Amino acid sequence: MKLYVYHTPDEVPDDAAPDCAVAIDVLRATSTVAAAFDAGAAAVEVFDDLDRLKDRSDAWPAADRVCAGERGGVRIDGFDLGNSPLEMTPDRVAGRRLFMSTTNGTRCFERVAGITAVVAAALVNRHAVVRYLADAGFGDVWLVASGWRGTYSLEDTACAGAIVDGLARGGGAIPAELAGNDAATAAVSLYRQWQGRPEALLRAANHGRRLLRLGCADDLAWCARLDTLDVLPVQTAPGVLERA
Ligand code: 3SL
Repeated sequence: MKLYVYHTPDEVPDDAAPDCAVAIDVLRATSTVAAAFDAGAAAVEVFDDLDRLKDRSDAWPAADRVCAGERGGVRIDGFDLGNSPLEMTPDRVAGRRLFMSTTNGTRCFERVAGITAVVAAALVNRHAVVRYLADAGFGDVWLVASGWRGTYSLEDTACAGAIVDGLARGGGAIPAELAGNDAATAAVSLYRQWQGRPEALLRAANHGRRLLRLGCADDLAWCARLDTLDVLPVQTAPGVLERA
């Protein structure tokens, strides 16, 4: 298996297709998706475009749907929930389909939607993603960080590094057969620099500081809980995620 890390969805090459893409948005979209499935959500459908989301969700039975998402970190007007993993409680989401739109995470999903296998990763479900990749026998795998409005974000690249580190199994250099690009090697170094201090990493990150200003300290603490959810969100149709 060769692992390629991309710091933003825009970096992903147009003229290649891997066997699998891993979409990463630690703060907070993929953490929230993992939380929703842990709380029993039936599916999560992601949208960049809010009009499309409204059309699709309106066609779904009201009792079985939840609209969730944010713009600028704040719940979208008229939506049932925002984008906090702490809002994903069984009474709100169990058995329901989430129609979700976020600033960067859903763009990342849209960029990789055409790839045969797509999974969602965050720090909380890192181990489930590592186990899936280790067992699947893929050739090329892309780890795609959502970033922030087209720019690099510390927490997503560190999460990509945590996944590569988990697959490398050991503290030394990443085996050449695993590192598809230099960004994969660099992401592991970043992760190891913060290993054991994931919450400090999130607090140091630009978007982490933005969320702290919005009063979301509990979300940061939750999103930092490495390997705590045995949840693997997989794409079952373009833009639709279900729990494997
Ligand atoms: O950009 C995103 O997709 C969001 O996860 C951002 S926020 O953490 O909800 O502000």
